[in-house]
Amino acid sequence: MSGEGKKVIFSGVQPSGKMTLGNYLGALKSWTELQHDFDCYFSMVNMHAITVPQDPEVLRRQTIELLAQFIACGIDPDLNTIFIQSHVPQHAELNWVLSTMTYMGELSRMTQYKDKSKKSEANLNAGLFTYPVLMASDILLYKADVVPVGDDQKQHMELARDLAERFNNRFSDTFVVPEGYYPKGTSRVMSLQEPLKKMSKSDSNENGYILLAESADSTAKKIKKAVTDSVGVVNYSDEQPGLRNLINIYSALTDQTVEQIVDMYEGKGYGAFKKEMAEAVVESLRPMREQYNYLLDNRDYLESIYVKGAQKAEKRAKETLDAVYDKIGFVKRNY
Ligand code: AQP
Repeated sequence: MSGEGKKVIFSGVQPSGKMTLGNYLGALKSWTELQHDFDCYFSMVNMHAITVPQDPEVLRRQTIELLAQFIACGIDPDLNTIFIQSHVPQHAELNWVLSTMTYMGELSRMTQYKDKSKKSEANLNAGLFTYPVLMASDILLYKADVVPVGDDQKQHMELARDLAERFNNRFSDTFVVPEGYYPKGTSRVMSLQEPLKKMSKSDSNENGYILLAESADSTAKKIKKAVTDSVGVVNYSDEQPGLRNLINIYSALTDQTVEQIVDMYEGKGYGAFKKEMAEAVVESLRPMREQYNYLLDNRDYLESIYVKGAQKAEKRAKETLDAVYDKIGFVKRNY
């Protein structure tokens, strides 16, 4: 529990591109729903982003753009602590301690590592392998009770829980064992081009994802091009994964149930479905896109948010790290 008596949330997004509909429906949408009842720490996790090569100027720009997207999605900077991960050095410090308690076997089982290492064979760096330890550090530093994430992060959440328990058993109670919070229906938004693969902002095929900042025209075109099947009937079934994904997105953005959507398109083809779905997606993303563009012209405001956020985050992170250093036997630094 935090000082205000509220349970604590931590979650982050990598500034490795612009936010996709997957990031929004898998994570950000839950953040906006939870922000009133929890003490929330939300981070632009730039240290995670460099596990794949980034252009330095682009990374810097995308970090600020991501902050603007958080706010445009409805994250209230007065209610939440929003900060840049590298501004709080305790993340890297706890990462080291926890990496000495993580087994190689645990990390080599991680499916995200297996997927990403295939894409980055030329740059197979140790950071990509130890990414889940840094993620555990992010969460445990704030003693987060709850972590709202897409279900692609389930394995990483399990590791964070195991590391918290392992440390507590070895050195006495220190960390809170966090719970993952996964949205129903859209905990994994799939690629529009390869519906068995998750939608990802770094996908080399830009028709696979929809960005929150994307123009209305481009959004509609991508939906039109989305891969479906030859069945030709709007059903919600495992045999029609492309359509199933589109129905999930449609449902999440319009608050209509899957059944209502399937009923609406009984006897109609995919053309009508895609056309109306595209209109609904464009309309629900429009306010976010407009607010995002407005915020990008207000750089001083954005800076004031991440400065205040880092100061508050560091205070809590330092308390946890001091306790960890003490328990593992590091000499206290009194100067
Ligand atoms: N397709 C998705 N469906 C549901 N949730 C998703 N998330 C990401 N993609 C989907 C959730 O978004 C949050 C932030 O993710 P991230 O940016 O930290 O890393 P990621 O999961 O690796 O996201 P991307 O878009 O796939 O980034 P790249 O392409 O750089 O690797 C997390 O809560 C995640 O679950």
